[in-house]
Amino acid sequence: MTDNTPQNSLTLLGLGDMGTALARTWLAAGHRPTVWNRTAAKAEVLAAEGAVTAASPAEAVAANRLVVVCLLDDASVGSALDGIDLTGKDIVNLTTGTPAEGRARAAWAEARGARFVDGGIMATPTMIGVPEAGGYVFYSGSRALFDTHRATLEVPAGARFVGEDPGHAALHDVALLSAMYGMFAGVSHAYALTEGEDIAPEDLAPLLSEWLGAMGFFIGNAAERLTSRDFTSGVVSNLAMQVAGSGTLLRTAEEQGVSAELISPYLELMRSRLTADPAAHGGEDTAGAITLLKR
Ligand code: FVH
Repeated sequence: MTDNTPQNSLTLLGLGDMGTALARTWLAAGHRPTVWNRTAAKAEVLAAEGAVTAASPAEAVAANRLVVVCLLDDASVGSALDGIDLTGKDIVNLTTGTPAEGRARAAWAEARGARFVDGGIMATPTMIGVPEAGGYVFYSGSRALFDTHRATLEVPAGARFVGEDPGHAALHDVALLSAMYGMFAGVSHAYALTEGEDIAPEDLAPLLSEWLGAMGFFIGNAAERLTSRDFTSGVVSNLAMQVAGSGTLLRTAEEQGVSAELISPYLELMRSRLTADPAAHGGEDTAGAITLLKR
């Protein structure tokens, strides 16, 4: 049964892969979203499933107080909402962007009389509406907006509010994605090293998963060291040893005919930390190298 009380009604701009997945979970939960998409055919598919279609972004925005935006990038958000009356609207922007774009978009919306929350989706479209998949969305910006619409926002995926700075949802999103790409880089290098040898990727896969899981302790350990600025107490694998060992990694890449481009930046960062002051940093945990990154 549809529930289109003002509390549960919403507009959704953008019906790409992610927007369509969002719309379907709201429909399945009994909402009747008003949807708009630049390419109208995608909206018509959802109309057949129960959504209300709008002929323009202005018509869609006018239909409801809560307006969820899930477009390609910040520029497409600007072009879709350009010139539309946003007075009294609650805008939740799930379009991926930078922290600065989130802050600028919040100021832009507030100057037009709207409340604004930015979001960073930590899920693929197939994880939307599947709570056991573990996907969720970071939100930041207007706490009042978030509290008003929390129940609706939690329909597609879990909601994690990370503060009133509208740039912080994007910052959390990008921090986690950046860590993910670091892991992808290391795993890619490992597969390249073993390719062509009598080591099947399927045999290496569980070993990689197990090892990366065991090494996950670095995350919490580095957090504690960054907070305390103590990079030397209780170190079990010191920087001098790790830099010496990194030569083995580079020579092995050479022997296997594999480019070291994915791992050498991190090895070089450790080396820079050590060579700046071997006596001071040789006994440190590698977390000390993080301090070199901030420009
Ligand atoms: N899909 C994913 O795995 C990731 C998961 C994490 C979050 N991202 C972000 O979500 C935003 C939308 O992603 P998407 O997967 O829906 O992307 P597309 O399928 O490529 O759909 C893009 C939609 O944006 C519309 N669009 C593009 N340019 C404009 C424009 N200038 N004016 C108005 N609309 C525009 C596009 O319309 P159309 O091509 O169908 O006409 C789609 O509705 C995104 O920020 C991800 O980074 C997804």
